Formats: sequence, C-alpha cells, structure tokens
Amino acid sequence: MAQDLFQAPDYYLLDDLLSEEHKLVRDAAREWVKREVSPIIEDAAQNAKFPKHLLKGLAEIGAFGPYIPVEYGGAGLDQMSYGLIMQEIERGDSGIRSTASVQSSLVMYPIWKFGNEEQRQKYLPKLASGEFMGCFGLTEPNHGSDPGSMETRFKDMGDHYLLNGAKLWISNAPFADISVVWAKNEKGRIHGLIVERGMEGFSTPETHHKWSLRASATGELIFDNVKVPKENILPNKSGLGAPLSCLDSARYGIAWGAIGAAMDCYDTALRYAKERIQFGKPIASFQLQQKKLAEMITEITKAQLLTWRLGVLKNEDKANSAQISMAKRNNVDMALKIAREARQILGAMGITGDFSIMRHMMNLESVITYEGTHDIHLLITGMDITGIPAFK
Ligand code: TGC
Ligand code: FAD
Repeated sequence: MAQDLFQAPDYYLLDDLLSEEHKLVRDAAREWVKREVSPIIEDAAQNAKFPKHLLKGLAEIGAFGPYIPVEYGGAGLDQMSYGLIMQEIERGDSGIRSTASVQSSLVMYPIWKFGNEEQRQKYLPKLASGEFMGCFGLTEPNHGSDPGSMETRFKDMGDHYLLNGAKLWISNAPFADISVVWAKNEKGRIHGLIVERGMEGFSTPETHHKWSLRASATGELIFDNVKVPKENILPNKSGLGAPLSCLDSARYGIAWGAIGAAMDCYDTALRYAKERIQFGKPIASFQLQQKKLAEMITEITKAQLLTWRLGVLKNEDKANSAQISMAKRNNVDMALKIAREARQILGAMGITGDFSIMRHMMNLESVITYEGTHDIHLLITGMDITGIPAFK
C-alpha cells in the first residue's frame, strides 16, 4: 500500500467537544494504526491472514476492554474514548476493529456484567492484555437475524452441562482461547456459557473464501457433546436480552468505527483528486468530482455529530438500543456509499491494493450485515417510533 498520509477531517471543529484525555487516547490509537496497521494490512487482507502480531499493540492502546474497570485489567476509560479508539482502528481496517469489538463488547462485557467475581478475576485481566482471546457465538446456520430461535442446547447432567449445536460466522473463532456461547437449557431459556479451547467435542473450523473482512479470522463453533463445567455458566442474566445487550455495546463501537473507514476513503479521494491531472487540470477542479467530495464531507460531519451525541448519552447511561441502532445503520450505510464514490474518484487505481478504498468497501459489506443487518436496524427504529414490531 502507498504511504499512509491520512489527515482526519474535522469540518465542524468537533475536536473542541472532546476532552484532553479523549484526544490523547484518540491520537495514540491513530499513531499506532499509522505505524503498525497501515504498512501490513494490505498484504494481510490479500493473503486472508489475520495479523496476530497486532494483538499486543491493540492491548497497549486500550482496545481490549476500554471501558472495563482498571481493577479487572481494563483501561477504565469512558464511552467516548471507547468510540474514538474504534474509529481509529477501523480507519485502518474493519477486520482489526472487529477483533477489538468482539474481545471488548462481546466477550469482556458479558463476563463483567453477567459473570460472577471468580469469572471476572479469572478471565478479564488476561483478555485485557491479549493473553487470552475470545469470541462470541450467537448466530447459527439456521438462525441469523432471529437468534431467539436458536437450536444450540445444553442439558444439566448433575455435575456438568452437556452442550450440543453449532454456531456459524464467528469472528475470532479459529484462534480464540474462550468462546462466550449462547444456548438454551431444557426449559428453552437462553444462557451464556464460557467454552474453553481444548474441551472434548469442541472444534472451531475456519471459514475460507471471504471477499470481505479478509484480515479477520472467521469460523464455526461446533459442540458435539461438550462437557462444560457448571462454574462456566454466566449466572447473572439469562434470556435473549443478555446477548442483545452485548450487541448494543458492540453496535455503538461500530457506529464510531464506520466513521473511521469513511474518513479514510474521503481523505484518500480528496488527495488523489487534487493530484490527478486530466484534460490539463486536477480532477478536483471538475464540478462532478467536487459534488462527490462535498457530499462525502457533509455525510461524515453529520455522522460525527450524531455519534458524538450518542457518546454523551452513553456516558450519561441514557442511550437506548434504538438510538444505537440508528447510528449503526446510518453510519455503516454512509461509509459504504462513500467508499463506492471514493473508489470512482480514483478511477482504475481505485480497484488496486495500492489504496485502501476497495478493501474498506469490501469490509463494509460485512459490517452492514453483522451486528444486525441494515434491514433489522430499520425495523428496530420502526418498532421504536410506532410501538409495533414488524419482525414477525
Ligand atoms: P424481542 O422479543 O424484541 O426481545 C427479546 C428480549 O430482549 C430484549 N431486547 C434487548 N435487550 C437489550 N438490548 C437490546 N438491543 C434488546 N433488544 C431486545 C427485549 O426487551 C426482550 O426482553 P424480555 O425481558 O422481554 O424477554 O426479540 P426478537 O426475537 O423479536 O428479536 C428482536 C431483534 C430482531 C431486534 C433481535 O433479535 C436482533 O437484534 N436480531 C439481530 C441479530 C444480531 O444482531 N446478531 C448479531 C450477532 S453477533 C455479530 O454479528 C458479531 S459481528 C462482530 C464483529 O466482528 O464486530
Ligand atoms: P439472515 O438473517 O438470513 O438475513 C438474510 C436477509 O433477510 C437479510 O437481508 C436480512 O436483512 C433479511 N431479513 C431477515 N429477517 C428479516 C425480517 N424480519 N424482515 C425483513 N428482512 C429480514 N455472528 C455472531 O454470533 N458472532 C460473530 O462474531 C459474528 N461475526 C461475523 C463476521 C462476519 C464476517 C459476518 C459476515 C457475520 C458475522 N456474524 C457473527 C453473523 C451476523 O451477525 C449475521 O450474519 C447477521 O446477524 C445476519 O444473519 P444471516 O447472515 O443469517 O442473515
């Protein structure tokens, strides 16, 4: 990939709304992405290899459990800092942000919120340092948007639980040390179980041939009569609301992350348009190209404002699930449209790995699908404003 010359757009001077700590955290993540991610990410994506050596650096910038209390090894930061870290990582690559989102919001968050003190002490510090990596198993082959119909089951065998079923499309699965798995008990109630690599009957085959999120490892979780120790159940919340509240935290991070991908596409296209000469002039001097760039910065600015406000609401513990859905849906759609427009500004060069745009575009096709599809988030807004669920 060409040298990373990224300059973050801040058209409405949003930096003025951030504290000194927010800017320090953000700048540390930005600097790390420039130094460690940008030089290697194109090769990783082209070769469909998760760059595992980045885990240590991700832990060092606080990307694993940014808002988890320091006593459990987390960074003890606020929600705005969490969002800014996700923005910067996804500026580099959505797949690397996925790894951080899953570790923080889908593995550490449920252990912190729904686990007991012993589970918190056992797992959280190691997850924060990257010594342990985790994944989150909710989606199944027959149940994606409708996880409440899951088929994965566990039975109480007296001294242990017996787990059977399968999860599909699981980020980090091929290398995760632990999996937070959602399964139904004999009464049909959903619970979270911590399944550890090496348990007999548990396998994690990798999913190959993806055109999207190629630098992220995706796989299956297969449970064939797995004996799960009773102390591995998350005791403090059950029902579909438990995994869905983890999703709220991850979707919030994705809303920020998508802005990062959009900023990178815009910044790349703006620089290219000013340098590329056709008909004796920079293409940036043509009205059609200016329209594209002007609309991009307008959409990025609107998303930045929406998401900053959401961050304030999150810090005040006032953000609801529907507000998070709106931001995830809006921002990912915005980023995908910007990636498509930016790609066109680069002409043929836009399809090469010399620039990040095509990789962002392909990644965003997953981001618009996972953590609730574009349609599902629209239906969540629809339900919130009308009071009528239209899912079923
Ligand atoms: P419904 O009957 O509406 O709700 C069941 C219970 O859950 C509660 N609830 C929530 N709680 C917390 N947060 C939320 N966002 C919640 N949404 C609903 C609800 O109050 C109810 O509680 P209770 O006490 O009354 O039982 O559920 P439903 O079956 O009708 O489904 C609703 C729907 C469609 C919105 C939900 O199923 C959904 O969000 N589906 C999308 C599935 C999804 O997002 N899967 C993501 C898998 S993980 C992933 O993609 C990781 S990618 C990671 C990466 O790499 O970054
Ligand atoms: P489906 O639910 O089958 O949907 C297919 C289409 O139907 C979509 O367009 C959808 O919007 C539409 N649709 C569905 N229901 C309705 C409705 N009621 N009304 C209108 N339209 C509807 N899952 C995890 O549990 N953990 C992970 O770590 C994880 N990582 C992922 C990583 C990647 C790269 C990808 C691609 C997915 C990942 N997922 C993960 C799975 C992801 O959450 C699901 O793909 C997603 O929830 C959608 O489910 P589905 O693919 O089965 O699509």
